[in-house]
Amino acid sequence: MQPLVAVVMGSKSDWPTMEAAAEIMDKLQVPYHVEVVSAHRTPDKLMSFAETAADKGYQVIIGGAGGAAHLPGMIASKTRLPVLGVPVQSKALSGMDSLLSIVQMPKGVAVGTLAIGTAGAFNAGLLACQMLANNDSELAARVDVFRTEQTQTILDNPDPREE
Ligand code: RP5
Repeated sequence: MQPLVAVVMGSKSDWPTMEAAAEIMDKLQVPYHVEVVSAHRTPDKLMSFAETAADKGYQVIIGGAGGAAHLPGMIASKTRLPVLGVPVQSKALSGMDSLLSIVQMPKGVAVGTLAIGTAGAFNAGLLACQMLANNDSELAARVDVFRTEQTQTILDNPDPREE
């Protein structure tokens, strides 16, 4: 099936975080592509990826990186596809470096920045699904079910002492 979302990350070490994006896209049955593309270690590959992403049929790009996290911004500079940036939690600065690197884009080149870490990766995947759902009524229905079940699970378990 044609992948609609590309999930790229700066290093294999980012995968334990970024797999949360894959988890929700699996659940909502959105086909995606996953690949390591580094802004600093494979810069030519990054440019080529960004320049060809739209022609490959992707509709959304999710970019995760840690530290000097230039990956999402550099991809956004070379494609008109919407780019969602996930700041991976770094060891040295707990992801504040990643967050500020990704969120502080100059006016005119947009990256939608999510939260640091796994929650941000999951929400990037969810947001990609919600964007695609605008033109896919079956996907929209699956997103609605996910949201309803999430709400119901919390309503059904109001006692914080119970599992
Ligand atoms: C970034 O450097 C990656 O996105 C990763 O979060 C960080 C550390 O990479 P490794 O040294 O673990 O490969 O480019």
